[in-house]
Amino acid sequence: INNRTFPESFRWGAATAAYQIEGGWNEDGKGESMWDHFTHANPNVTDDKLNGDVACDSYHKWREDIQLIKELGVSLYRFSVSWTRILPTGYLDSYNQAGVDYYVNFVKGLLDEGITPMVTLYHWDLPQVLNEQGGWLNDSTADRFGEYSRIVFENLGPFVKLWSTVNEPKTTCMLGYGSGENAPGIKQIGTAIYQCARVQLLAHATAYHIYHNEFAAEQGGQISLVIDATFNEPDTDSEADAEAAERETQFNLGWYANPVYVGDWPQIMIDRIGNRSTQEGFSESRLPAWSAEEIEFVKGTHDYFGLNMYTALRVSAVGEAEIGEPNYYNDKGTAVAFGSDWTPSVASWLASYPYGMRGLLNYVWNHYKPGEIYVTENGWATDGEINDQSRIDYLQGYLSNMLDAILDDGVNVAGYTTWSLMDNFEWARGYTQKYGIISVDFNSRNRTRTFKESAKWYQHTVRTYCLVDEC
Ligand code: GCO
Repeated sequence: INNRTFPESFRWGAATAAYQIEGGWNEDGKGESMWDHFTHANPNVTDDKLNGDVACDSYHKWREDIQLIKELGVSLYRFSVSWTRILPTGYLDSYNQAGVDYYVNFVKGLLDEGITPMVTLYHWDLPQVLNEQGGWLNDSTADRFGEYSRIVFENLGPFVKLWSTVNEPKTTCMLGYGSGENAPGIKQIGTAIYQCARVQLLAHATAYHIYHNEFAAEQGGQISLVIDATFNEPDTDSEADAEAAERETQFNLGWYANPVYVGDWPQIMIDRIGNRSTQEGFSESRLPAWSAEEIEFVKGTHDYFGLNMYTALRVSAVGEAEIGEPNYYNDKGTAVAFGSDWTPSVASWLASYPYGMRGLLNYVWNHYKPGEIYVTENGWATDGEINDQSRIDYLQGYLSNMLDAILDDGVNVAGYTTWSLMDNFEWARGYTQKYGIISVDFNSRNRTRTFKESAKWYQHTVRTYCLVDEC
């Protein structure tokens, strides 16, 4: 572990998302989101049959949360605005002043304590009315997102200088419209996912342009997309595995980063999905082609790179699959696994491989040349124990590799918001897996918060800019 220190300008933070912490699901005029609907319609969609109706009760306990953030000592708090508090139906005529006031008070409360707000406009809680009209498969959702974003810029923009548009479009599309594990529960792994990606990117770009055309000159903030990615290593030193690892990266990270930072989908996706679609008898590629205007509209819509990074994968090539049901995994042609010596977590998709942080930061820096990166999520799943040494080990290892990337490789990482400030509703896992550095007692009516050992460790880190006790 590194005993060097982070640059003085580095910004330390923690992250949450509205549906995962707020509760108050129908209070003060809030409309139904697709996650409200999804969990209410069928409790079996979560492992423990629970939902986010109350969650951490942050809707009511926001003053207490601000005090916790202050006690932690971080200068940055990343949270999301709930679309259906602002526009309960997703349409402008449903405007809800109480929802706007709630967030204005909240950001003022943060600023009063010297904490910088970093606001996510969309963290998965689409208005259910829009979902019923096709949601992320309907191009007009991008326009609705633009209208909603404009209201948020108008009201919070005087106080907020760091924005992200859409959080983790890949996971929204893969789990919401592919496997069906997340809201809205559509299972269509070879077609809907690609349309979802298109609409999420259009929504992102629409909000980006509104901000830059109407607000940025006066408000002077930054806005970008937040992309989740893994670091992908070839499983063997064969040429085929090297190509597979790069293909894996293009089909995950490149799927979203290429349109924004380079222009258009990655060529390998255009080629492979196009070929298979033809053989499957489709008249057009299942990957919707962008028009030249759309390519220009999406390209360059970034002020920094928002990166969510948790885990790595070892990738091997698989031979061309038979033509049958359209399928993303056949389009991609790779198999993935964890390294045998990596530490597993209680979440099946997450293992600790600290070098992956350095590797991925370098990849993003060199391929997309973003100028500045914020690591907007990174964290570890446990059963919720207060003495969470495994989380300390994880954070220390990943941050140490981040520091190598900054000091030795010249990657400009401006800040880090760890996932998560506190235990919360973990989507389809319900409350069975915990990512917080602060514990929340979901059995107590007042959702008592307690610092875990990792929060105390992080407190020391954000105070000293250093990862070891000796500092
Ligand atoms: C995201 C993430 C978070 C999860 C975290 C742990 O979309 O930003 O999915 O909401 O809670 O990644 O799985």
